Amino acid sequence: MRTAKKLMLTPVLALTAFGLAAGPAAAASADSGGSEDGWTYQADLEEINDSGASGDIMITVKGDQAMITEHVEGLAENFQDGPYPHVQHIHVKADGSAECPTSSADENGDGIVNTPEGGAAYGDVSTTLTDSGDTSADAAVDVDHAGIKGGSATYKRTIDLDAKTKDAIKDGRATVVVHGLDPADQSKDVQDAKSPLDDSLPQAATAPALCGTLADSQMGQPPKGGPDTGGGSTASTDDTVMLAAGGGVLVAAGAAFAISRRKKPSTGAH
Ligand SMILES: [Cu+2]
Repeated sequence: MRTAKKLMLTPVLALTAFGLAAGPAAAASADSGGSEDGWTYQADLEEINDSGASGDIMITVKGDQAMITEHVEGLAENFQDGPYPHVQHIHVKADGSAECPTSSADENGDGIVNTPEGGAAYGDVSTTLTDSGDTSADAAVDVDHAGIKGGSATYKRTIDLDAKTKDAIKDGRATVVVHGLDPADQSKDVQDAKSPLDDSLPQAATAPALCGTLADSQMGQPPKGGPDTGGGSTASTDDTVMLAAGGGVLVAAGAAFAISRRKKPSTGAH
């Protein structure tokens, strides 16, 4: 066993000594290891515009699906005699890291950061976390299907995730924003203003109330093995992980070794 391993490692290490593709190979190995089992991302949702609200969200991405569990509290409770419809989105930035805006983003000086003003920090709406139906950006101000209704709620939904949103989540360019302030808490100017997103809605209805940047919750932990992996492939994966821990250069060697282990039974070792 040990001899076979050494034989496999030697030529690969020889190649890496010439500086051939050790970096890309390491990146590819780490990425595919996680995406097969699903990656979990989470965000603490913190108040914007002195909303007084708080919350958290967990998103597990598996293939093209996202399992979402979110809890919020302290948001505006009522609006026009009904539970307040809080629209919420995954915003994505084209480049740079996801951020939540500070009060300095209030460009027009009306006392609140409205949704477009926050855009420099969190980017544009990419996915709408509705209660049912359409989850695209087209549903961004669909208050009838707002994901959160009332001041405190738990939101659970599994949705199809488009490639743009998925890539942004993995790259750290995605932010969850929950909208809707209590008009009673706002200045007269803000109370009277129309939403810059939809002039049939008041400004307060679409201004951000909670914001959190999505981050990989497994950061620094080894990837979890799937429950149904066969004995052979589990052993290979473990070897790869152990070698990877030894140093980036060895990841390529580990991958090559894993391939050789998988091939062994079919080549017939007798
Ligand atoms: Cu939004």
